[in-house]
Amino acid sequence: MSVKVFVIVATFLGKSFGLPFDSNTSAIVRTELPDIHKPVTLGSTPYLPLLKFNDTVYYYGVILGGTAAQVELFCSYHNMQLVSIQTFEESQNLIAGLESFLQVTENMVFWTSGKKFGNSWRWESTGRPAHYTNWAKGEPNNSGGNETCIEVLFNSALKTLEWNDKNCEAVNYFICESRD
Ligand SMILES: [Ca+2]
Ligand SMILES: [Ca+2]
Repeated sequence: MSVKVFVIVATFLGKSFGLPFDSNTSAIVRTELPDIHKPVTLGSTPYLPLLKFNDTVYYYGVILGGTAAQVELFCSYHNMQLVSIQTFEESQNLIAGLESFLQVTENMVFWTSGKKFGNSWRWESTGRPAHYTNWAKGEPNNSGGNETCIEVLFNSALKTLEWNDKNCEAVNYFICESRD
């Protein structure tokens, strides 16, 4: 059998049996991606445990922490934003969620979207000034001269959520909220 006839027969057999022969080389060519590289579709939307107060939805990030920039990325990836605590009522709602939903019994620290712009404090996620504040005693103190992000300390015994200016590179838990 000549080489040419062999290629034709091999190609014919390949097509007949559904094998992916390349007619130029007679080599088997992989045309399908292995399963591990195929896009996956879940049966439902990926789930985050959320709490709703009034018209705002919150996610308490207490599994993993990060710098202020890292946790902002987490929130925005899930189409949310770092929390802005705009009123006393919102602060009380967040405390209620920590107590009833998470049943937190130790003190925990969370990042908010609060940032220092010049000499004023604003919610970075909205750009609006922080009118309501609840600074801890002696704060903001700009310790070390580089504290430009607002973290909040949940005190489980006192049931308070007090603010502190902090170096944005510190690693904290965080709270995301739905966009306004
Ligand atoms: Ca808010
Ligand atoms: Ca401070």
